[in-house]
Amino acid sequence: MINKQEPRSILCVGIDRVVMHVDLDYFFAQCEEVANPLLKAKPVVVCVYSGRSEDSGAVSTANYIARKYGVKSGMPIAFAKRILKDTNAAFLPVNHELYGVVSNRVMDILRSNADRFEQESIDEAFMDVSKRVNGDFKLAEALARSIKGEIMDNERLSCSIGVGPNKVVAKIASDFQKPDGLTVIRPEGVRVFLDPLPAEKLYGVGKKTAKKLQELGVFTIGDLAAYDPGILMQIFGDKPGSYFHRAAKGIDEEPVQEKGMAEQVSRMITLKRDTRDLSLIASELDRICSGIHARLVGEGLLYKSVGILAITNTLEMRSRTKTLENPSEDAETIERIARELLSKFLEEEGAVILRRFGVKVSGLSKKSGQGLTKFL
Ligand code: TTP
Ligand code: MG
Ligand code: MG
Repeated sequence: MINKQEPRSILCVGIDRVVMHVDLDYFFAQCEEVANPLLKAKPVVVCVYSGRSEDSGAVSTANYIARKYGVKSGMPIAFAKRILKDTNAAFLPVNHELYGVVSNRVMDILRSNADRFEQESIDEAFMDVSKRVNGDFKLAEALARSIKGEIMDNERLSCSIGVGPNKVVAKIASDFQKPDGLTVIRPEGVRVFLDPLPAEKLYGVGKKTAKKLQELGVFTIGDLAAYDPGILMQIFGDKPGSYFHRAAKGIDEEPVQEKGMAEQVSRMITLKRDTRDLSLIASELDRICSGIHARLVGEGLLYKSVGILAITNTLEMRSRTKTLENPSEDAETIERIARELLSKFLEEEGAVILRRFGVKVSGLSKKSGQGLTKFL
C-alpha cells in the first residue's frame, strides 16, 4: 500500500529527484553590457531614478566591478555615486522592456531543458530534470553545463546554477559560487553543505527571523537543524517552525510547477512633482503603456480590461477601469483608454492632486495557438 506521507518525488518517478535552480548574474546590468559591450570594462550601476531630484532614487543592481567598491542593490544612487566618484562608472536608468524581452528568451531555453519548470522571478527559475537525467547527478551536472553554454551562445549572458535533490538545496547552491557558478549537491552531501552556512541563507529566513534565531543561539543552518522543532513551532507558528526544521535538514518535497498566469499586469511611477496637469501625467503614460505592452507580447497574452491607478498627494488610492467587448493585443488601445480614463477622472475629481500614477491591464488570456515559443 502506498504511504501518503511518502515524498511525492518517490511516488512519481521512483528515481532520485534532481532539481536545478538557475539565476542570471547581475541581470539588469548584464543586459546593459550585452547591449553595449564597451560597458564591460567599467563599473555599471542600474538605477531606479525617482525623478524628484537629479540623483534621488535607489540602485537596482550593479555589475561585479561596481560591487567590488561596495555598491549594492537598494543603496541610494547618490551614495553609489560618491563611492565611485574616481572611476569611469556608468549610471544607467532601468530599461524594463529590454530585461523583460531578454528574460523571456532565457526562460524559453530553460523550459525546453526541463521536465517541469517554474519561473521564480525575472531572472531565476527552478527546473525538475529528474526524468531526463534518470536521477543521475553526473548527467545533471553535464546538463547544467550545456544550459550555461546555450544561454551564453544565444544571449551572451552568464548565470549561476545550483543542482540538488530539492528546491531548497538547489536555490542555496545556485547562490554559492556567483557569478558564473555551478554547484552540484548530491543527496548524501546535503548536510555537509548546509550545516556551516548562516541561517539567513535558508529561503524564508529574513533579517527579522535571523535575529530571533540568533537570540536562541542559532547562527548556522546546522544549529537550526539541531534545534528542538517543538520550540521552533511555538515561536514561529506550526507551519513556519516545521518548515525551518525540515528545510535546515535539507528536506523539502515542494514540487516544481509552473505558476498560474498573472491576473494582471501593471506599472506605476512616482510623478516628477505632485500634479493634476493632464499633459504632464500623460507624458509619462506612453512609457508606462509600452512597458506593459512589452510584457504582454513577451508572454503571448491578450487583455480584456484597461485601468488607471492613482495615488493622491494625501496617499489615497483611486482607480478606474474599462472593459472591452473583445480581448485585444495592441498597444494603442491600452494608451487610448488609459488616456480617456485619466482625463475623465481628473474632470470628475476637480480637487484631486496625484503623487503616483499607473496603468493596469487585466482579464488576461493566452493568445490561441501560441505555444511557448520565442516572441522577438
Ligand atoms: P538578483 O538575482 O537578486 O540580483 P542580480 O541578478 O542583479 O545579481 P546576482 O544574481 O548576480 O547576485 O535580482 C535580479 C534583478 O532584479 C536584478 O538584476 C535587478 C532587480 N533587483 C532590483 O531591482 N532591486 C533589488 O533590490 C534586487 C535584489 C534586485
Ligand atoms: Mg540574479
Ligand atoms: Mg534572482
